[in-house]
Amino acid sequence: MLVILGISSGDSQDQPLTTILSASACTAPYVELSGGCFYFHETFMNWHDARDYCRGLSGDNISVDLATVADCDQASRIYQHIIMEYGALWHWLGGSDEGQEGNWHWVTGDSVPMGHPFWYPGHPDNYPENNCLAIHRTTGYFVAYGCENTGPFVCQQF
Ligand SMILES: [Ca+2]
Repeated sequence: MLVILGISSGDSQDQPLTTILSASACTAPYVELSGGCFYFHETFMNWHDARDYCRGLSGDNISVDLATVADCDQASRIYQHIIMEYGALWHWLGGSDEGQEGNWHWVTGDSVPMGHPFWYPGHPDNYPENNCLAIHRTTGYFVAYGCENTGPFVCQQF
């Protein structure tokens, strides 16, 4: 089902013509969760290799990167999907503080929200080598892990 929220037909300098939300807009292997299209990739890679892999899935009109999380509901849906499909395995998401210690950003450039209810208590921790963001295996909270660790990961279409 497609839901077209707004259509305008003004001059060429207008905002994008359509904003489309869809419950089934994601084509396999992407799954729709809270309006985003996510691809759960179960081959273990370190964070940078995982990011390269996701970006390699980009096409002419689709940009793919490691996944970001829009809000609590989406974080919860992503975690529930992992538990249901793959069991309690942590997964890389597209957040890091490699650019500046303690300054967490998504791959999109947006800031990662800090504290409760997103992060595991005590995370991100004070270990400067833990620069990459994963979703915790048994709680679904964000955790900061060393980027060289290998694990499954989540890509997203943008
Ligand atoms: Ca860090």
